[in-house]
Amino acid sequence: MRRELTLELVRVTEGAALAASSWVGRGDKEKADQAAVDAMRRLFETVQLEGEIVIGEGEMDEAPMLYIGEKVGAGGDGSKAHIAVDPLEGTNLVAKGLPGAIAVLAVAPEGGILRAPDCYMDKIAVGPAGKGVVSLDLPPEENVRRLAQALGKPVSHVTVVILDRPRHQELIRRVREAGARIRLISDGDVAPAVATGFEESGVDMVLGIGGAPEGVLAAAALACLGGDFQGRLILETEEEKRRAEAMGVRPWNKLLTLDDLVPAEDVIFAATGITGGDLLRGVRHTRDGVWTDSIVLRRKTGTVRRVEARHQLERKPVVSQLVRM
Ligand code: VTB
Repeated sequence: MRRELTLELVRVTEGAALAASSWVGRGDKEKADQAAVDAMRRLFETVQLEGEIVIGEGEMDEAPMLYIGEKVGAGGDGSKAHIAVDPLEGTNLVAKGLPGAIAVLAVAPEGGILRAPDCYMDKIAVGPAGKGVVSLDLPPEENVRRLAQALGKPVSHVTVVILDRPRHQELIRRVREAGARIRLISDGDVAPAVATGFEESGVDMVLGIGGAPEGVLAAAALACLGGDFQGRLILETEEEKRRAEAMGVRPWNKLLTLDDLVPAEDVIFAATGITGGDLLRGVRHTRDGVWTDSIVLRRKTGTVRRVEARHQLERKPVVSQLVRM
């Protein structure tokens, strides 16, 4: 993939974040999501690639835009790409004005991103120190102990992020008993998973059950950052299990490694903060303009870019149309 794509793609997550930011704290998660989806869809028209959405807003019949199978991009250089998007990861966070909402996408050559079904996934995410050290197949106590050792710090300094849900009661109890700290979050497990790839973020590991499509996005980021991510689909009915196997997860309950989730050696990942969090600052409106904070990662070279941008919306006709002032 062309390396210039990194800069083109960060404009797409910036646009989605700017559009969603108009809805921060307004108590309307649907409108916030719609604004981010519209903006992302529109901005993809400015990117020179022939893309197909493989992880998006849902199946064609349930999502009008950025649905699975939708073709996006301005075409141009003939490079066909598969794309995973979450224009607004953390819709509740935006509606309530809480930290940690991001706009996020990953792009890889065709076949480079697993088409994960829209179901739950049991997940483990760690930064580079934890690669080859932790496993979804190990008990959480053991993962915490091993990670502490790899990071060269006591277990009591290890911070694990877990979604605050009744289904995690037992997991929370066991991680606490092991001596680690837990940061409970109400929503949005992608940003903390990506944050494990930055040791100074203070997030060491993410554990627990969240969305499978979002798991693939987190895996794409950790592939670029040299960290690790493993997942296992959680499916109930025989029909769901058959579908997952038809999509390429065979057997449906196998441990999905980072390379199963993101087989591509060339992956570009971009994310922009909507509300400020451990990973990224949120969108800020100042007298000088509107500020965004983004990261763009590339697996092939391992380059990590932080992009702080100041936008003069009155001079940006495409974006300003999408942003509710
Ligand atoms: C959400 C969301 C997460 O998983 O909680 C969801 O906040 C699934 O959990 O970021 P619930 O159905 O219990 O809300 C994510 O979307 C992504 O993994």
